[in-house]
Amino acid sequence: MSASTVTLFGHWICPFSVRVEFALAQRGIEYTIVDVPPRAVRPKGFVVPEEFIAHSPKLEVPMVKIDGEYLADSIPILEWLEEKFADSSLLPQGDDAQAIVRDRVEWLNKNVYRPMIGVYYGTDAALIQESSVAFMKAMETVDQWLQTSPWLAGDTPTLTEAIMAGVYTRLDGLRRLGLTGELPASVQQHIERCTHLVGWEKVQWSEEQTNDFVGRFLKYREIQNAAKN
Ligand SMILES: N[C@@H](CCC(=O)N[C@@H](CS)C(=O)NCC(=O)O)C(=O)O
Repeated sequence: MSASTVTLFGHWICPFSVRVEFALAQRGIEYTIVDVPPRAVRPKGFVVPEEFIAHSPKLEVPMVKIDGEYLADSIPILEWLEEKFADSSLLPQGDDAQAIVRDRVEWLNKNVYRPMIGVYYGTDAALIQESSVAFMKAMETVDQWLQTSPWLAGDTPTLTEAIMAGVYTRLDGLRRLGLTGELPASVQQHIERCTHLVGWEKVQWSEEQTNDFVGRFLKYREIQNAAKN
């Protein structure tokens, strides 16, 4: 348990916030959440905290405050948590093993998140399908990693699982928004394994949240497509 005070400025629908909340919960770091909905889902009249405006340079969630210091941007935040809290790391021992985790974090950030976002922000069927194919292609690499270990980068959960938590929470929603193709069995088993982690409990979506996510993006599509015609 930490003596530090940790505050996460984030929102459940943001996959980057999910990464950070998963890491905090998985590591047993106590934290409080200040809910800051991203602009696209911000209720009318929502007052954005001054603190957030002052310290999140791009006005993006997630932002974390630790004992009066602030940092925004999920991957640097995950690293900062590693620096600040020596116990319960999500990095393995040894420089080489840590380098693999960091490489895979970056790889997932690029090769899984880009097509994932392409699926839910997609407004035309061909582009959604293209994103879907790219997403499943990335899963082939993930499948290879999982052939040699139960977790994405070794024998224990690491920062790579935090990155994928942001994907796994919305997988049912992605299906409903046009993600096609079958996940490799190893990935399905990895998802199942992740759902037993303590961090998962804090970030998993209810059916209502999935419906909210899907509904918002269907509406977004409708508006964008109406504007095109
Ligand atoms: N690179 C950032 C991306 C964060 C990001 O894109 N956050 C979105 C929400 S998911 C956001 O806050 N956008 C500003 C807004 O929509 O108000 C990270 O990894 O933390």
